[in-house]
Amino acid sequence: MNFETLIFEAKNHIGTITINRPDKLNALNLKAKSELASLLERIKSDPDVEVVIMTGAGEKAFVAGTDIKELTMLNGDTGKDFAVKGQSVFNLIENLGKPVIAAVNGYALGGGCELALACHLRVAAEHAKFGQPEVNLGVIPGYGGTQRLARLVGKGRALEMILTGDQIDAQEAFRIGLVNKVVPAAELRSASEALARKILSKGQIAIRLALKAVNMTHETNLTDGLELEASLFGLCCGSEDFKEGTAAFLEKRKPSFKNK
Ligand code: CO8
Repeated sequence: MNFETLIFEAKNHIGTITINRPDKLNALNLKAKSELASLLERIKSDPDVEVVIMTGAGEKAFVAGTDIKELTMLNGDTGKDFAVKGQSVFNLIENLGKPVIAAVNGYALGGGCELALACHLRVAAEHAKFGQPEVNLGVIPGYGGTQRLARLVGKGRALEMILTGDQIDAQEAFRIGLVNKVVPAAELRSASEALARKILSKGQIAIRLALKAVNMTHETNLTDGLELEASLFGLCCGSEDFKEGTAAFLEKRKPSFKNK
């Protein structure tokens, strides 16, 4: 699969997606969103890719937002559809069924911050900057930012970012729980891959069912969520990985998961 706006590499069960428009700070244009959707559909059914890393080309930006040039073409009749289509791409990430780690290598603004939010885990380079500057353009976040940011960092902090449009640095993003880890820029790739490898070393059935259960946290009430958790726990108990994981612990050895 050849892309105009993305680079995709897969190695040792880790797929790396790089948004590749560095001259525009990797701003997401329509082409990038459509290519991303096709690639994610392919990854979803590719058994060779178990964990995905999402990053941006160059050292300056992860993604500096949706492409503002394309935004200018929107009006009161077309804006909603534009947002819905963008949201559907980001939903593909959240519901990929495989962990997606954002390796945030610089500006993550507007749609770029929302892209990182749609990923399951976020590792940031020290120079990364996060922000939802949409109000500066007279709009609100439209790719899930009003929902996912508030769910991740709480309503008060999300509103502060969304209402002021201010950027925060990586340490502040870590402090408020927006990112999982901050590392020197030179170590971003290796730290993200180390996290991916750690996840890969576990039984992938349990990883996928854990993702599914935690993804439902904000979709359901506690009673239904616990019911779902119990059902998925039961599924895990029927797997060979469960037998192997528990046996390995009792035999004081490392488990060798077959993902079955
Ligand atoms: N869209 C299009 N082009 C961009 C974008 C962008 N979001 N960001 C940067 N670029 C382009 C610049 O225009 C410039 O292009 P050129 O060289 O052709 O002039 C190039 O990238 C380099 O950028 P700068 O020269 O501006 O670089 P600086 O280092 O001076 O500044 C900044 C870096 C601070 C990141 C600056 O580029 C900036 O402020 N960018 C815009 C950030 C922003 O506002 N992002 C949010 C956009 S809105 C959004 O993402 C969500 C909209 C709502 C969702 C839609 C649902 C309807």
